[in-house]
Amino acid sequence: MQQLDIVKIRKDFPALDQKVFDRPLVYLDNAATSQKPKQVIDAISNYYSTINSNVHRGVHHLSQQATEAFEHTREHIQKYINAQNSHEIIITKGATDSINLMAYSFGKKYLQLDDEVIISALEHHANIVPWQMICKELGAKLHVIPMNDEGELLLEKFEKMINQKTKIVAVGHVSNALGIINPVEEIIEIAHKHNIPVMIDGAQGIVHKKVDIQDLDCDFYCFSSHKFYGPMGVGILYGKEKYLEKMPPYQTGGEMIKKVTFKKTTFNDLPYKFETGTPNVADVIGFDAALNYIEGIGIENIEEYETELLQYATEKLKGIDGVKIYGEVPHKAGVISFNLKDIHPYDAGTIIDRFGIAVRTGNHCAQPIMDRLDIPGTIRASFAFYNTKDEVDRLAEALEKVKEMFG
Ligand code: 7TS
Repeated sequence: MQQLDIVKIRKDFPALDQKVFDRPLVYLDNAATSQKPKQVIDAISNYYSTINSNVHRGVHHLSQQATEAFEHTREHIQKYINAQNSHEIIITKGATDSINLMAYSFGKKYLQLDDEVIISALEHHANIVPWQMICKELGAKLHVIPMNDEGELLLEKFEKMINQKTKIVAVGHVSNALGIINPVEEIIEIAHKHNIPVMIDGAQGIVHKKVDIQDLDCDFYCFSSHKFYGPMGVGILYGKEKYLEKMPPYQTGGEMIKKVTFKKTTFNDLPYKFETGTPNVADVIGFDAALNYIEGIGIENIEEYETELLQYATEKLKGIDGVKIYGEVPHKAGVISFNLKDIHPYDAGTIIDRFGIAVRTGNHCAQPIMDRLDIPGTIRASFAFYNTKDEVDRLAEALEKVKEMFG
């Protein structure tokens, strides 16, 4: 593994180089969104300064160039995750959009009255509510793999939940609220033994770990560009062709059609069947630059560095009297979720902010986890490869100050 030159890396991220309340910013809210390297910002700016035009429809030079760059990104994503075909890569607005596409399109094709969908106790609302809605609409049932007090999913219970009526399993790769890496390999193996497809919500997974779709053998995998050092407003849904081919369009209009008359419409081929209207071309191209950047550093190097940083932060925070960490299990990535004595996380977060430190407080769009742990929320520090041990020390100092202020 290669040692990362963090000083050099940080220079690529302009937003990190600023003061907040007169102190150098410590950005520890990477699970909400990561900062962007200047290579990504430049790619967006270059697009608008040079080849801005609509894609897939112009014969003119600019449109062809924009289309080429747009489609190049799709192929780049395909290679990055080692998918078999580029038409299995659907470009969406974000992970939430990808999961809505899944719930509605997969749901309309494969779910009927009394069928069952399985999610887990550790999901973000984005992987709960769309399934809840489609189940309600179709009279299907939503079941939840339970977790133990540490936040580990109970796989023996999972296998017993599966039956003839189970049509899909949709689980998160890494919990955004606790940082726990779910045993997705085992979940996929168990589901496939029963011929049930699996969707992985990889919004917090792909950012910390190498994802090889063919190794993982999941049937669907989704994520957002903006958590992966790319621009906002772009997401990915990977799906196996055998399912995507059979799934109906999610939204309709231009781009996704082959032939339209007032009587009837036939739909375009994959992946365009799922991509309606003008896409977010500039940001898709920006995401290509993000992938280049990540490949330049190496996701394996990122994983190793972040694991070490997370261990350092965990030890540091555990050394502070009154800190309670949630979800402290061996397999974790990127996130420490904790509370400080009985101080409300929101109050603590407001003070931590005054020290120039950005952490997230609250339920992290995962209310069922907070209910299960019987807490109002947590303080969440989430890490990226540009964070440092010094920044962890700054957080620890701020926590001591919060304690002092609350007596
Ligand atoms: N799935 C997971 C696991 C997530 O963490 C998030 C966003 C989403 C889906 C939705 O992604 P989006 O890009 O469509 O919004 N998580 C968070 C978070 O932890 N704090 O802010 C957003």
